Amino acid sequence: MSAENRLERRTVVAELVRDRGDLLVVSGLGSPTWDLMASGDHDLNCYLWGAMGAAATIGLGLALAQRDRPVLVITGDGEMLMGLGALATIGSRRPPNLAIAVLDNEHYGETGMQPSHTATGLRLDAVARDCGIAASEEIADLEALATFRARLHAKDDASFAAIKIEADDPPRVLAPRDGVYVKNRFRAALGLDPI
Ligand SMILES: Cc1ncc(C[n+]2csc(CCOP(=O)(O)OP(=O)(O)O)c2C)c(N)n1
Repeated sequence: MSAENRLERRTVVAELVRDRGDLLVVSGLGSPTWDLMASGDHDLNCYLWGAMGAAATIGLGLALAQRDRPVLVITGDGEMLMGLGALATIGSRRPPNLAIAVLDNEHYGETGMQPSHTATGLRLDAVARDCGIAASEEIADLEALATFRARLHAKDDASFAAIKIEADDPPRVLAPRDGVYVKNRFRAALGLDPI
């Protein structure tokens, strides 16, 4: 795919969380967390500032614990590549309310734009499908993105999307950094006591 045709990351994330209803969102460290914050802070956003490789597993746990709510993980290709084993477990459990959206810019953006494995042909949507996530696709246009968003709210099956985006670096919009605060705000919004 040519680089000129790629989607813009902030547009993608704003579309994914538009009219979000009871959606729970986990964002992977770095750029995806800045993107989510740029689309508007929310009590049901779980921002990660670290734990590289763990975003999808946190989403899996949430989806299994909160089965009536849609759960969306928004993360980077580098972050997903560090925790590929999560896809095997998600594929075997297949929680119908879980969707994984990888913002695939084919680079490790935050650390200086080193090319990632997807730059040399690795297809994360194929990996996810082979792991058992049948509803897995590569997305390169807003129409397909809207369909993915609708599917996640329908909660019919676990889904995965590798969303091909530009390798740009928009200004950082920093999310709350206190993990205990973010966790307990999230829990309170679910009617759960702080821990
Ligand atoms: C265990 C660990 N290794 C490396 C890092 C450094 N690090 C932070 S963000 C990042 C790159 C993330 O790339 P990607 O997920 O593709 O996001 P992008 O910024 O490209 O959208 C790296 C390598 C880290 N924080 N933790």
